[in-house]
Amino acid sequence: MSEPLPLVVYDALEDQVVALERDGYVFFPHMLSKEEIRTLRGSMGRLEADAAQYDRHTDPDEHGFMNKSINNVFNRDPVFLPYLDRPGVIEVTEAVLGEDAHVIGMTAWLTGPGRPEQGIHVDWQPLTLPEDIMADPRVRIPVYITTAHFYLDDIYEALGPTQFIPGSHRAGRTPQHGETMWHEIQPRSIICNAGDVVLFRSEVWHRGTANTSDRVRYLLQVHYARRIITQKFPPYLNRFQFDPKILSQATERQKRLMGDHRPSNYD
Ligand SMILES: O=C(O)CCC(=O)C(=O)O
Ligand SMILES: [Fe+2]
Repeated sequence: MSEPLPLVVYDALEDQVVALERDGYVFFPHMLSKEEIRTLRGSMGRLEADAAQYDRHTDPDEHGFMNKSINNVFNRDPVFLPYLDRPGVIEVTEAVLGEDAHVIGMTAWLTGPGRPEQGIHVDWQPLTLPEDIMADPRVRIPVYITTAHFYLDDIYEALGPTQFIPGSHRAGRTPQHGETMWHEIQPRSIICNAGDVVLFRSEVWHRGTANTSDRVRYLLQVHYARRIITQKFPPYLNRFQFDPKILSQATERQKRLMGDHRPSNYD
């Protein structure tokens, strides 16, 4: 097994942006207090999956492992609102995706013992280009979509860390036929602490690994995109409704991140 990724901390916003663009991810330590972690875990544990909203909650006896994922939790409990625009993360997000960036999803995700390793993948590949073109330093593909992982456990190998292949977004393509390395660079684990955050661009090669422990891993994912990329709040065709009680507690910036935009292209 490869060594864990060194968790380099960049303090200045411009260095954080450079890391995200160059490595494909950027690490933020100690973003949440113990109290916040406890509150988030409590709420995530209590939330009930609603199949109509495309949530999942598997029965370990049938599925092999417990997998609970609840979509768009900012609309389920006001405790999630502050994670739309967590200071420290939101500045990098807006710097790379624009001042009118928005949240395209927010998932509370619990993965139980027995979860298998994922294949190396990208979450979304904006375009495909030959590798020699991608290697030209003049070619700079904008970041279109990012995800923040708010880790709510002290992560160790058996709990199933996320692994990244640094710089692999410059492959200019998705991994093919079970490829597990890019340019001989192996996937390496993020072994971090509860309350740490990793923000990554959608086309960096990565995977979630197997949970071989006897514990459940708690992860809050916040997906951000440029405003022109659609939000993904199921169920569709008018059936997703914002909870007015939660909206009334949101700040102007949080409302913008949920979609309350000023008119722009195509509006
Ligand atoms: O579980 C993880 O750590 C990563 C999950 C992931 O990459 C995905 O589901 O797309
Ligand atoms: Fe992924």
